[in-house]
Amino acid sequence: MDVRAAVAVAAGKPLEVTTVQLEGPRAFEVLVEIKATGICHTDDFTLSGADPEGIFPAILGHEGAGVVVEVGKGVTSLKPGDHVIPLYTPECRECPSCLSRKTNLCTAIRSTQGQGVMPDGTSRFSINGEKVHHYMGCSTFANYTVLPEIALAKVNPAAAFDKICYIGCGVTTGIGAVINTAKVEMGATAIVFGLGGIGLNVIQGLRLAGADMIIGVDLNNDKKAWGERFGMTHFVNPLEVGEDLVPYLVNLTKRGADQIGGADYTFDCTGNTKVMRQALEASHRGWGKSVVIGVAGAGQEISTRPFQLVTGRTWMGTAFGGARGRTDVPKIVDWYLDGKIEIDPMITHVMPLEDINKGFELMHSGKSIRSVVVY
Ligand code: NAD
Ligand code: 022
Ligand code: ZN
Repeated sequence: MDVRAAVAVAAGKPLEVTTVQLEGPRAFEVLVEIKATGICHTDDFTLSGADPEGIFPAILGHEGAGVVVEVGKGVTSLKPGDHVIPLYTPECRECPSCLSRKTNLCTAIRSTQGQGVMPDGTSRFSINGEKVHHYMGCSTFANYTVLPEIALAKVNPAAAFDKICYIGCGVTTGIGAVINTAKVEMGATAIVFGLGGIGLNVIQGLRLAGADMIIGVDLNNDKKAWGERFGMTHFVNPLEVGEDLVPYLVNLTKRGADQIGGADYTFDCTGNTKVMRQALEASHRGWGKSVVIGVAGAGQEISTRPFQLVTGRTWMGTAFGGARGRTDVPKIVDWYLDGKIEIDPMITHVMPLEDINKGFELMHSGKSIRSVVVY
């Protein structure tokens, strides 16, 4: 069938909106009509050419929501008409990782997903017979796409596609990092570095978990009002601190009889390796946990003095907020419908597919929290 897609033709070039051919679903695959998709940093990282694993031509996009149109042989968990969110971290419930209960990093289709093809090694997308690659197993920058059954979460059909698409990456990553990865408890103190589309969701996750002190750190003063909107209690701009940031934050988090200071939990939502170090060192001696969420550029390294770890801090990381997609994503959609979490105000821009490159420009300029394409 013919579908409308934004094709990444080559590194560094704008996406080209054009007609692409899509084959129907094979065994254990599902054809989905994508109704909305968010634009996220990883799409830009790959399109820019900075991603050494980027493959072209490809149909990018990994933050979508849509409706099942057709299921291939052997598919049992989904039927036409079901509302779904694609999962760049699938959940097969059978591989050693899924069975371990210790990680959400399912390995069932990992290698083919990284190669931009379906689990059988072929692509469903083409232009005039020339192969076009899938991306992160999702390819949501097309109005129809094919995914493996294990990479789709079935969600409540009452939820609007142009809002819940954001649950496909940013919302789940931020809230999941708090609940699944850090396991924040009531009354905790926390510092969030970087108040963008991920950091704001960490903040609302902290509010949900009952954290007492939620400090937001950003170079951009416009983010103060944004953070406060979702539960931030203190704002720090490192450019205005007038001393080293880490001792300033450690001092700010001294409470009661505790004169050591440092936050119980800290989160890097910038992808900057220097910030990752600051986040670790601003966590509390003896028990502080620091979660790396930001994805740094290829080849980058993090460093600190081993003393920071020997004295009881834990450095950890998270992919997709540690969420098991088919199990956890439907719950987050229900939280949204129940008003437990907010999404609408973070979607600052909506555009048709024809204007998708404008969404990338808005992300570069820092003017958007999230841009969403509606088909
Ligand atoms: P964003 O651009 O919307 O937000 C980043 C924020 O960090 C901005 O507000 C910026 O002003 C601020 N910032 C930049 N440098 C800073 C510094 N030195 N100190 C303090 N603040 C600083 O980006 P986003 O959409 O929120 O994504 C954040 C990161 O999370 C990206 O690296 C993205 O790739 C990553 N991410 C990771 C996962 C995962 O599963 N681990 C999932 C989604 C996104
Ligand atoms: C999503 N991300 C950043 C912005 N939006 C993002 C990028 C990468 C990962 C998670 C979120 C990630 C962390 C760890 C891995 N990935 C490796 C997982 C594994 O090896 O099992 C990751 C993922 C998918 C892909 C590449 C890297 C891909 O499909 N190409 C989850
Ligand atoms: Zn993303």
